[in-house]
Amino acid sequence: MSLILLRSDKNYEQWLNAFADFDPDFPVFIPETAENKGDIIMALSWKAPTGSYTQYPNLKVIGSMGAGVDHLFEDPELPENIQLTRVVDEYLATDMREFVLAQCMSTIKNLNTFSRKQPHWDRLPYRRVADVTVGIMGLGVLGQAVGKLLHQVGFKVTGWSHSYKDLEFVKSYSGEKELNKFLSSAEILVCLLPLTEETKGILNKALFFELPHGAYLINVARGGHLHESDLLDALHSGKLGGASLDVFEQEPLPKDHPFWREPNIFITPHVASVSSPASIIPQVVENYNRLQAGEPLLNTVSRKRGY
Ligand code: NDP
Ligand code: OXD
Repeated sequence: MSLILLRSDKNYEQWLNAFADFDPDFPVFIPETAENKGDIIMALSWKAPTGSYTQYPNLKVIGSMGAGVDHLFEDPELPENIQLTRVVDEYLATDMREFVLAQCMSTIKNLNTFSRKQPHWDRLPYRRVADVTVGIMGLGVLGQAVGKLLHQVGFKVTGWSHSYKDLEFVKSYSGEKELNKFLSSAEILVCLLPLTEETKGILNKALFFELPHGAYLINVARGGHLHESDLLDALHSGKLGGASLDVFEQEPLPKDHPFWREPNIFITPHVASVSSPASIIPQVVENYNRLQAGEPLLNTVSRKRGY
């Protein structure tokens, strides 16, 4: 029995090294070294080439190498009867909350704008954390981690999710019916939703219309959430004051993409929070052992919900 790593970019070395450091005897392969495909019972994958999973007749579990699982559902040949898991990791959460805090501070203190305007000596009005409401779309593992830190720092924090959350650090809104109420106070809107059929394109003109005038968007979820031309229109009309974008429909963002030329869009290359193999491998191995023992797995994904 063994585990296979699957990635389109074939960036396997750091994963193989981390498995070897964790347990030199752990049976891990990559497509080029997996001679007996029938032995593979689990895959650990990040954007695997389409059709990869069907190559392994005894595959029982596919684990995402990250928190997001949208890449798994993109494969039209994803086998029906296979259990899906994802990463829930302390470092992924702390890195994300620090990144979003940095973006929030940067926008209310105009730091990105000052560096873009160098060498001009122009003062700009700034805001204090206590006067700013940050609305977080998606109050899951990462959304809650972000919300808690922003609350500790002094921001007013609201959040929106499928189900109501009883949390002391965030005012919770839930479901379609409460979306507009949630949006009406979000001066900074953070997207931390999973990309699903329901959330695709959710950051669009109609949603921007409901935000306070001049609101700021932080998208650290997926490029597929954002309607790109609606964002450009909202920035040009002043409806939105700016946006920090870490994720894009096409990554790397093509050199000729209009976002690069937009003065109030601040781009980072999908680095808000990056999975560390050393940190993630223990939970993968735990799931591999549970699979063999017939025990319930950790961090499972609902196919029905898509996350
Ligand atoms: P979780 O699954 O823990 O949380 C998802 C949240 O979104 C839940 O609160 C869920 O509601 C809510 N949600 C899902 N669908 C809807 C909907 N249709 N309407 C309202 N709320 C909805 O995910 P994580 O917090 O772990 O991760 C979120 C995303 O962050 C990932 O899917 C990934 O795309 C992205 N990510 C980006 C990274 C980066 O570097 N830029 C790094 C890591 C992740 P409920 O709680 O009610 O189920
Ligand atoms: C993830 C990511 O989903 O890095 O973990 O985007």
